[in-house]
Amino acid sequence: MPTKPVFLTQFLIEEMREHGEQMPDLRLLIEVVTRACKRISIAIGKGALGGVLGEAGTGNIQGEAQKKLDVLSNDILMEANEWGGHLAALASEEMDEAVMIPEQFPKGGYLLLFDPLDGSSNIDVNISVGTIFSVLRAPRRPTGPLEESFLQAGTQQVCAGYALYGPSTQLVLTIGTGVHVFTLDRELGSFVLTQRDLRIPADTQEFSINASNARHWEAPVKRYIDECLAGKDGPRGKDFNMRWVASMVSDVHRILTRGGVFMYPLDAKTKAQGGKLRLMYEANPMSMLIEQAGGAASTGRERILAIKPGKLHQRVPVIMGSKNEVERVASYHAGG
Ligand code: P6P
Repeated sequence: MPTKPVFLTQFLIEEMREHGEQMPDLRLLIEVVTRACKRISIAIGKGALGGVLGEAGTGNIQGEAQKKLDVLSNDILMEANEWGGHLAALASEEMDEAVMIPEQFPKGGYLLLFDPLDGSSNIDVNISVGTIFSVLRAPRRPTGPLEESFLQAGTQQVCAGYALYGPSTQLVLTIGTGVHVFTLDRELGSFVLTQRDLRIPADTQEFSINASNARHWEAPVKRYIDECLAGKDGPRGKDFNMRWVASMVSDVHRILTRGGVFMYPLDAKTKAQGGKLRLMYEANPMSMLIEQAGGAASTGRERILAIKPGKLHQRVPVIMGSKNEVERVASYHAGG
């Protein structure tokens, strides 16, 4: 007898009830964001037939040329979230500044941050991309610049997740009670629970880094990678595999699913800007998911979730995944 499917709404109601706190506005926020992700999945799935590939002819604050789908995904998420009354404000990788919910709509108690289409350089070559999102509580009465309301450490997140637009579209989500995976049933148009409580193995034999940057790496990172490359005859005593999709959502999803370590470390090329990946809407949500699944997430020198942000689009070095591997890299940074 096939088991009865558990859809996202039922999961959220039961998970919040089990953990003693119904948060209807948070549930509404998650449902609205995931509905937007379904729309993004449909647009991506059309590919060249949808007229949405290629450059938008515009740039963003990151200094990156925007793809048409970057802009479309951002617009979809903005429109979906403005009327519900669950948010006070939103911030996006694709927008220079955070924005308040428009005057004509009610305000809620949450802040939403997102990278609407992570890894979008892969879009035109038909490789998986994703949407990353993070939820914070809005300060009671935001005083001063709106941006300051967002500058909370990653430990303050109440929810983090991503949608992965791959062979199937999956939603990976945490509200602080473990990491759970939903797969989009395209006929029903609903996310169905397909895995509860993902756990990352503490050890691994797979690392993920852009090896073309090797000449720029700091010594501790070079030592770690060289030891992996030395294989079973080297100090690690085992062979390692390497994967690099150049889409953080895809690489981190593989690591959440089968272990591994993802590295975009500080190096001579990224030192001036503090790293490549963004803290508020890439590193923090991914770090919450990784820690909730029993892994670790560090800059190499400190726990990512403990960082007190100084700027909305701040960048950080990222080393995350299997706990023992992340701790090994951190020990090399500490001179171990
Ligand atoms: P590189 C995509 O642009 C991204 O922000 C992450 O998704 C990805 O892990 C990384 O940058 C890829 O960087 O230098 O390999 O292109």
